[in-house]
Amino acid sequence: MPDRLRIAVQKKGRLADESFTLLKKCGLNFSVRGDGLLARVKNLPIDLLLVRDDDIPNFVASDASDFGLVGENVFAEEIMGVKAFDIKIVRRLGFSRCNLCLAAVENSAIKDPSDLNNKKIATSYPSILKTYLKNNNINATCVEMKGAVELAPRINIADAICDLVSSGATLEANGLKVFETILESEAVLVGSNRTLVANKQRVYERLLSRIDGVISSKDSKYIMLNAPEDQVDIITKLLPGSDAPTIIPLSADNNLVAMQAVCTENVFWETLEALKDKGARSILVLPIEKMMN
Ligand code: PRT
Ligand code: ZN
Repeated sequence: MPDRLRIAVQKKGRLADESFTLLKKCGLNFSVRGDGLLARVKNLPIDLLLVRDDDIPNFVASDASDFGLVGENVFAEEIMGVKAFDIKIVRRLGFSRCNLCLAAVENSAIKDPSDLNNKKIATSYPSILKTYLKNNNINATCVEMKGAVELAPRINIADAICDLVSSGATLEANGLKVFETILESEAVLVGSNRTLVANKQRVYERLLSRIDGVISSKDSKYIMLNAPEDQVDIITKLLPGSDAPTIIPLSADNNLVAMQAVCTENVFWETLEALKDKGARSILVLPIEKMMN
């Protein structure tokens, strides 16, 4: 269907659930069932291509898909490995965060990237690793592994590893310690430089504006409070990431005003305590479900 926008999404795995959640928050109505490769969005001309994450950059580059949701680590590996690959990051999505790190056995002689000269490093990310080594003038050998990279030092396949880390529990369980972060990764929306036909472009623009709305409302909160009129300026400065709040005089008491504001950063208990300290009362913090600027 050439007029339906195609988005490649990981079918199963660490990216899948949050990718589906993001698209559902954007109002896309679809269900993912069984072994199907395609999920049809019922209320918009969009098809989801359900695939393995490693295939997503290639599908976008080769026009099998218009866009894709993928880890920046996989995107970077493809971009650094293939020349003239027509694919770019359109948006950072803020989920599936992890770091691509260099690690070695705790108490080993390798404590710093410069200690890697003439050593072997096991990784599933050979292109990113080789680029890093070249840029840092390190002369090491890259040992490519498809998985279980953390076992490489123990079985003497390599002296160090270059692997993804999120909580760090896997490295710790294998007696390994991070000494350098090569790449900070999160899920990204990727697309190409190809021109879309007009109706696909319209659907894409609607989707992108909804994605922006979901991203900006994620950490945003609506805050409501009452405050003494002479404290308004001080209280405004305390509201995290908010522009000018709405101020409404309270007729019941001339010295009090009601203040309402959208805070685009997290509102912590410490913020509420500081607001209370400056005379704010009846403070309410509400989640924002949708936002469009
Ligand atoms: O089947 P398919 O090919 O689609 O999936 P996959 O098995 O190749 O990938 P998957 O689902 O494991 O990961 C998809 C994406 O999630 C990755 O490309 C990253 O962008 C992101 N991500 C986020 C992670 C992690 N966190 C992560 N922790 N990918 C892998 N890991 C590994 C890590 O390497 C370690 O071995 O999980 C293990 C546990 O991590 P710790 O540090 O929490 O112990
Ligand atoms: Zn994969």
